[in-house]
Amino acid sequence: MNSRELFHATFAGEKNLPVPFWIMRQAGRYLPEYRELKSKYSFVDIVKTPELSLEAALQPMRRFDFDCSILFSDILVVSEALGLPYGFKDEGGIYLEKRIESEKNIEALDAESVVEKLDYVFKSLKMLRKELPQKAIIGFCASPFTLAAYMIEGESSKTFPRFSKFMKSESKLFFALLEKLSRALSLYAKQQLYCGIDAFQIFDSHGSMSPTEKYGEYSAQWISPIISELNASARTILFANNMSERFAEMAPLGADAYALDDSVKLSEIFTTYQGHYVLQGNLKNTLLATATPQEVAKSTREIIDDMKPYGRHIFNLSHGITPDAKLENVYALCEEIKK
Ligand code: 1CP
Repeated sequence: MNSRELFHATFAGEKNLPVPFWIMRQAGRYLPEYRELKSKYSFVDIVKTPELSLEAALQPMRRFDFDCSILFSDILVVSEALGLPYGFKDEGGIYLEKRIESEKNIEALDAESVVEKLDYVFKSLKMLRKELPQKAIIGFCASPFTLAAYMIEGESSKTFPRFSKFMKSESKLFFALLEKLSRALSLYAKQQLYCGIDAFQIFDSHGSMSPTEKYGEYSAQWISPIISELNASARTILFANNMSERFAEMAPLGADAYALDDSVKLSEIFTTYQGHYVLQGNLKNTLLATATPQEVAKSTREIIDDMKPYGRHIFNLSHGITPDAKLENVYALCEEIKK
């Protein structure tokens, strides 16, 4: 069984198979070959040039032979396509050249134009599909809520003060923006489907800023049309950072898989909220920078064994791999999974 078949068999609920695996941000600065690429081209150039973006996506596959390959792009290409280009701050993090502040700003967003403007993404994805016929290819976008957080805040932030205020005091405009982004992202997702993806991951990195018990209203209901658009032709994975303990609020969305962080034990979630979903996760990402290879192998084994009785597990990290992760630790993780 090749990686792609294994990936789909896992969603079909087959048991006693090897655990498919990949890692979030698997193409990135922890890889010397990525740093080399970045010494020649800017991030935005890599993302906008299909050949370079393909190269970045392939780098971790050559080294670690993961079962899944994720498109090399960013969630912010969609805000750029909507007229709010992004850039990098000298002190780290990102900024947008414009912010959403008014009804007029929201009306000016042309959701229908994103597919045409993001042609470079689809070119890269088609090339990746062709290059790796036996691997599962993962496309992605942000959730409307998370994209709105950046478009209203205008920059990286720990607390998103402008966004939080807007969400409370301009709730009508806020929901109008979510509706627009939901439309744009649905079109974007559908076009990725035409490029031959096996799965589509929705990054709700800031979904935990939704009011308690209101994840459904604030975030999930705007993700729902994106999932419907993919309509069983690709597997859908929801990654909502810091939301694992609010799993009950995410479960009604009906994604095919939920990516969880390391605040929970996967088997506990799986047995508490019974359903037909796959769980993806959840090795603490920072371990790859701080632990020894032996410790990484041990923690990896514990997670695999924990989910073994149930199948329906894709191994991944709690969040993206960090630039200071040690290669020897990633090798130890791969070796343990393939044992
Ligand atoms: O080269 C560099 O140093 C740029 C770092 C980098 C990378 C490697 C950014 C900037 N984006 C990416 C690629 C990326 N981003 C991928 C594809 C690569 C892969 O997974 O192998 C994906 C799926 C993303 C998704 C993404 N971008 C998210 C969601 C995931 C998460 O971490 O929660 C978010 C929030 C972003 C925004 C973003 N992109 C980059 C930065 C610095 C940020 C801002 C983060 C912040 O400060 O809020």
